[in-house]
Amino acid sequence: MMNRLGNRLGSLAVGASQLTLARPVTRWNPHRYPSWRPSRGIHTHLRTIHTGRSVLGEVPFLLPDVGEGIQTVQIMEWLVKEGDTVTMGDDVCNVQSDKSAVTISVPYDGVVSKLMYEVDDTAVKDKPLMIIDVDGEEGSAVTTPVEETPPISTPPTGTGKDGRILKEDVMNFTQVVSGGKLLATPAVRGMAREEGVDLRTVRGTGEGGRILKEDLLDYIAATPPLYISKTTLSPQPPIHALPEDEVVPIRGIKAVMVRTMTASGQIPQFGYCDEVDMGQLVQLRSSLKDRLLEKGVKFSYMPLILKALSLALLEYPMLNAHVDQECTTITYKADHNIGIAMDTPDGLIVPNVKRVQTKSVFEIAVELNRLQELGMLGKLPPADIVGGTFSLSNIGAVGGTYAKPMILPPEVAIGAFGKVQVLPRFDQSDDLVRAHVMQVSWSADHRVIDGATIARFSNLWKSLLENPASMILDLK
Ligand code: CO6
Repeated sequence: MMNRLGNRLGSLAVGASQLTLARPVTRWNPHRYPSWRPSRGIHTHLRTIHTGRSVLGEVPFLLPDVGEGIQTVQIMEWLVKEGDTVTMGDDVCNVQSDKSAVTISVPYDGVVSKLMYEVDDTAVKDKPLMIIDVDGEEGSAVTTPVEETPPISTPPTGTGKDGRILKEDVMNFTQVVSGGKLLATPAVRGMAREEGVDLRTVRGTGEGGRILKEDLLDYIAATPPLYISKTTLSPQPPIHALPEDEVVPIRGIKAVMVRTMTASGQIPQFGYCDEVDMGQLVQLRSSLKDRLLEKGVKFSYMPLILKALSLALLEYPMLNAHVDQECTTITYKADHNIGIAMDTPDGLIVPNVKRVQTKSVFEIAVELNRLQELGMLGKLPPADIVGGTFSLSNIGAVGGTYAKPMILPPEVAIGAFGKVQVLPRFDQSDDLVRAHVMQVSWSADHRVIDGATIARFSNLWKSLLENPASMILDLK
């Protein structure tokens, strides 16, 4: 794990001593995240239009809304070529926006007659991405992309407490694909893609031959010799000396990092470092860890670190703020949406735990588990990635002590902490003790934050971590 993290971080590092964070980067396929998702207007909805006459023939497939107000994306990779036959739901290209990497799927069955862009071109929302010669029968209905305001479509039934939608509900949620073709949920399609299974070879036992998650799992279990999971393949690049110089375009995640960190570099930032005695917190965590594990929740230092951060931010709202590009206004953010630098198979991304100020330590742990799990599956939706108000990087999960993190604009501060190490220290009686020490490095926007503010804030956060019992008074 550490090697893999190291490799990935190595490939993302901008400078040996600098920490950099790419702004939200994830892989998002709209079909994986059905349109019931409540709060964001990010999904293009497909509406079936009955024209009452033949609408066969060449139909432009317009670049759908990839969300977050994004108007243009860069074409990273075509997954089809002209002349290919496509089925509704097939992935046709990977695009990259400033906020995320997105896989686009087609809403029609047909033959690709023209690709409107080359790789690296900038594609424009609502303009033709490709032309598809649409299959169908005279008088049949054609699904035409029409933008609508979500959420309109039927949500999955929540089986959790008070009807809450659980992960399983989403996995079982069935979106019927019209046209009597292959029927499967976006989740099942996504899983099949992940696992390299051609769904046409799977027998569906659901209504109308719909392929259920169980069908796919049974298929995978029944065909071990033929089935090789992509994740088990995950080849490591061979280590070899280059025979000659190689010029490689900077694309995708790295291109996003170029833009984000170039913007960050425009911000005058100062650093402030300290070390925290984590002795009591190490004990507290170890006394709670197993009990939470019994409930299926992994409990690391992070939930306590986040809670302490949020409590400190309550006293220093100036640090939980956004500034506009010209730095003429500052917006004190009501919610503490704490971003966590996270290593995922898609690269380094920074999902955030929303409204930490309202959450118990247990709830934060559950949420972190969820984000980590989705991150590892490459399934973090933009909703989990946007809206951060303060960021943290647990560089200590990989190694090291001090760092120099760079702010993710429009945020005004970021913290990175190193590994918890057992080191000799003097206690208050001047006795040499074995201490659990963790270093922290803050960076703040010096246009709006001064050193004393960060120092006081850091002192408060540190005191909460050094005396975790003191947090109890403020816990909700
Ligand atoms: N010290 C000591 N032990 C640690 C630490 C530190 N800092 N961090 C994690 N751990 C321990 C943790 O307590 C777990 O212990 P056990 O339960 O006893 O096994 C174990 O390591 C694994 O923890 P895990 O990493 O799974 O969970 P955690 O909640 O601590 O971290 C995470 C979650 C999302 C931060 C982590 O999974 C991850 O992705 N870490 C990589 C972070 C990363 O890539 N940061 C970017 C650094 S580079 O900042 C950077 C700006 C850019 C370039």
